[in-house]
Amino acid sequence: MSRKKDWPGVIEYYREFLPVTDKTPLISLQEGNTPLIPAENLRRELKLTPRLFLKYEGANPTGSFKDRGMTMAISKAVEAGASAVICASTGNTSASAAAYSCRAGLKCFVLVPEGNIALGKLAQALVHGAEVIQIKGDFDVALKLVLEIVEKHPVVLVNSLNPYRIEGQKSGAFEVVDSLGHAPCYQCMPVGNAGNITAYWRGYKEYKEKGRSESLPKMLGFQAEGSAPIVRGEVVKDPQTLATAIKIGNPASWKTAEAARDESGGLIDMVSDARILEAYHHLASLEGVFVEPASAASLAGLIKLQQDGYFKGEDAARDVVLILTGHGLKDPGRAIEEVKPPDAIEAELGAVLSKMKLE
Ligand code: AN7
Repeated sequence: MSRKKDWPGVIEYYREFLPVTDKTPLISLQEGNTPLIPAENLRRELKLTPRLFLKYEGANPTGSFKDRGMTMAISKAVEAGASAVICASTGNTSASAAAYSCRAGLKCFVLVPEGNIALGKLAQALVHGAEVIQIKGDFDVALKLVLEIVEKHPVVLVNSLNPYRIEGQKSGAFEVVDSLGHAPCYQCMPVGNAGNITAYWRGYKEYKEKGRSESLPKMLGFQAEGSAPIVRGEVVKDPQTLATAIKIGNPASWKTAEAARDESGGLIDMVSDARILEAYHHLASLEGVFVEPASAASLAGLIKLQQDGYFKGEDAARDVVLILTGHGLKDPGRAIEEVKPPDAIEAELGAVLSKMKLE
């Protein structure tokens, strides 16, 4: 059994796999070591054949998987003598960058698409003291602007185009193998800017090369239907989805996502917003796991593939790991819209018992 109490964070724990030296200052919030939760209720209720595990990345310090990459990117920025960092973000990257930057004493600039960032994420970036710049444009425009800025100014890019982000994020794959004792047969995950699928695939390959696992999973990535450039094979000009985290029309790591798909024998498919919401409710009500909508794309995709008869033969009963990338509290607006909060009643025993249908 791992003992959370002693967990040092992903850089220290996986040091031999990461580009750090004794001189690298470690900026960590003890990220990683997230739970791998068996999901028997989902399996039974939805008649899913594979054995299901939920990698709950919402349990990271800022509530998303971004912390794995951010501990690396910020540590290396400090090592290089940086004084400021910048990212474009649909929300989670900015929340994570803001938290790690304030810990490191770095100035943090974030460009976010106005009206398309979940409230929890915006609150995090602001509370951690980042300079939040809302632009009247989408994520793809924000990233383009950021890339122009870092070319001419002494500000370090901490989007996943920063190679240290991918290095840190591959620790998610290491943990899945360490928890299961082997690589899963399949891994389902949402795909937005495509850094995470790139990172997981690299992680699984490196672990196998180093003899820590004997096999590789098939990588199954899912985009939202209205925001599915990789599936459609072309940039999406005006991406649409309620899963704002993956509302991205021109992913930065497009090519490496395709490589992960093809080398692993997996696929990248798309799921509708309706299916995403359905999966969001299943995770919350059947397993007690609250995720943000983008993360529910993992389960929505699995359900779709199961219905399409994708899982065949012996593989149909093997392990599937769903990467649940962000916490449900990130997007309280969506949650409240989904479940109508109750009206207040009189503060009186009879009224409460009546409400409970216990009179
Ligand atoms: C919850 O924060 O792009 O395919 O700027 O927040 O690696 O981009 C977030 C992406 C999935 C997609 N799930 O991961 C950002 C940002 C959640 C996310 C993704 C994101 P990538």
